[in-house]
Amino acid sequence: SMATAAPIVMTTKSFTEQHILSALTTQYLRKQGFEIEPKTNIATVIGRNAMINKQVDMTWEYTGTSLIIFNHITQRMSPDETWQTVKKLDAKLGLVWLNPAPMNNTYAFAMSAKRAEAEHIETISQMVAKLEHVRQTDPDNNWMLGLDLEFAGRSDGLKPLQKAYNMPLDRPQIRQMDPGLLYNAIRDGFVDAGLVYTTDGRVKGFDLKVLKDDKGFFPSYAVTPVVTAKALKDHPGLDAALNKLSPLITDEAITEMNKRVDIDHQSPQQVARDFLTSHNML
Ligand code: PBE
Repeated sequence: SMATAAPIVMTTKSFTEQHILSALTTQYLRKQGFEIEPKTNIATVIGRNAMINKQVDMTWEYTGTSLIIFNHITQRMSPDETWQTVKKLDAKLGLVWLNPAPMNNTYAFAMSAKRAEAEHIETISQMVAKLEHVRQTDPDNNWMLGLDLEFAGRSDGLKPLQKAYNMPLDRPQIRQMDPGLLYNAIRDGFVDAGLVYTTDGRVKGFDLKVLKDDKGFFPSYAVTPVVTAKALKDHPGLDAALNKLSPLITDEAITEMNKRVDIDHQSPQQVARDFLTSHNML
């Protein structure tokens, strides 16, 4: 009889896109005959350590996240070079980067479109100039920036961004919250501007204006299945299955799926099922 390998343990992070990727992977791999055990709501660094310690077999990580946070490379490079670089460096830890999805879920700052237009703000530099101006001329109305829970501590996050944009910012001007709450907070004016993920369906759905990263601060963030070399050996065909899934995750496809969950209130499981069915994969 055939020896059965332990189930594939997969972590994903705590925002809608990652819940959808978890559902897509779980449903598709089960259909392909793999046993998979998804674990959701795992913070970036916790998930990374679990991969390195081989407590976890696979995850969906963003290329720029590994480049800057895990591998400390801040040099600017093309999306393909970014993937090639993390693939090469992470291989030394027994982590295999499969084919990246043709998408870029980058961080951005956003404002309500109406307000951005009224205040003539189109770029992060213009936002920084504005908040500096307010800070100096009307300190009681200091701008409030909304951030998610990871950005302030990340090496592709707040501190280096402040340096790149010459943005002095005192602690009381920041409000940190669950990433899923930021879109409402920006739309409803609880914050003046906030951090968004560009493939989130609420950027368009809530009529938010994404400010241009005019200094080219952010790298490219293509989501990619990352699997331990051991799991690939234990589960023949796993790489081929994941490489069939990742090319379907375009900016357009994932933004639409994100929208269905966050605006139309469908479950990630339902959205994943519809997507896989439409591609004849279930
Ligand atoms: N993000 C946006 C990435 C980085 C850019 C939140 C999708 C992440 O590491 O989760």
